[in-house]
Amino acid sequence: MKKRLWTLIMLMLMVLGSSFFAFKPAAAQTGTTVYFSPDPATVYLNGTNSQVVDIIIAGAVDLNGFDIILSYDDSITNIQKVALGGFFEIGYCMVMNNTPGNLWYACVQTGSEPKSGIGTVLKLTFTGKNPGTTQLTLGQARFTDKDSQPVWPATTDGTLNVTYNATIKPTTLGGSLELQGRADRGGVKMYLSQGQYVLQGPYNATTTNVSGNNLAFTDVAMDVYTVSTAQAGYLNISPGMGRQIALLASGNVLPPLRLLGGNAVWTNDEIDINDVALVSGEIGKISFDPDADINNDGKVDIFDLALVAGNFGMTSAIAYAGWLE
Ligand SMILES: [Ca+2]
Ligand SMILES: [Ca+2]
Repeated sequence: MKKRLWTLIMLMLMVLGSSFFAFKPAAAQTGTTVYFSPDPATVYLNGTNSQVVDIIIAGAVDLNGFDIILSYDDSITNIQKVALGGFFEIGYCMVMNNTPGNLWYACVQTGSEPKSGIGTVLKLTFTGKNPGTTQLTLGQARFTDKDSQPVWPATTDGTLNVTYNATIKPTTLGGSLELQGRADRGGVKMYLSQGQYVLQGPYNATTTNVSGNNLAFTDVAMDVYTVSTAQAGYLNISPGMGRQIALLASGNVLPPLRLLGGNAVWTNDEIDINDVALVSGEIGKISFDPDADINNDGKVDIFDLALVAGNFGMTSAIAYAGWLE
């Protein structure tokens, strides 16, 4: 019992960064090493976005506990989960800190046989945030042996790559899109931005005049896209609205969308007095601004103005609230 208490006290001192050890050089264990496996490790943003990396100790001789500090670039990755490896039979952890960019774990066996040889100390599950490479830096890898003496193995820092899988699997996206005030459902374009992770695209597709799903993107990369429309005379989904869809291997369908008409000056996402002015100014003209012919029937008349008046004051943000949000 006494020995166990002593071990805990010694570990506490180690954790507190005590200078007690300063006069006592490491009981060097020749050939004891600490390293990462796999190294380098890779996280695929467009895959599972997850990779387990083990902290391994090899050539250990009669060890009872560890005090490890690890740092990495938290703009690239994060440690989603920390689990104890199987090397030690850990009874107690004095420190379990997992904050973005830093990990600090200090744990000790209580009443178990000291451990020798090779094994996993910690299992870290990394998840990707942005493409890039970060070093996994062992700022500290101290261990305690059976006599409660500190041991500093030789350490090797690791490397973690966050990237996308180059073997891009193509997928499809369907949808139903129509325009208020028009019976013909064809000829409306929808756009997908360049993919967020695999950087394929941008893509566009045009609706056909069939009932049900009338829009089909084929052969697009599995990724996250910003969806938009650019239809003259209508309130559009603009790229700035940030409406995104993540495409899976199959079964991707957009929520049905019906664009509201009357946005004659359609460079903004609002139906206001300028739209009324444009349409009313073109009514009855033989030669007119095509943007005023909201319903695209070849003339500007009361039906076009009715669409403007009916949606007066409407904005895209209001009209499409909840669509892909
Ligand atoms: Ca407008
Ligand atoms: Ca018209």
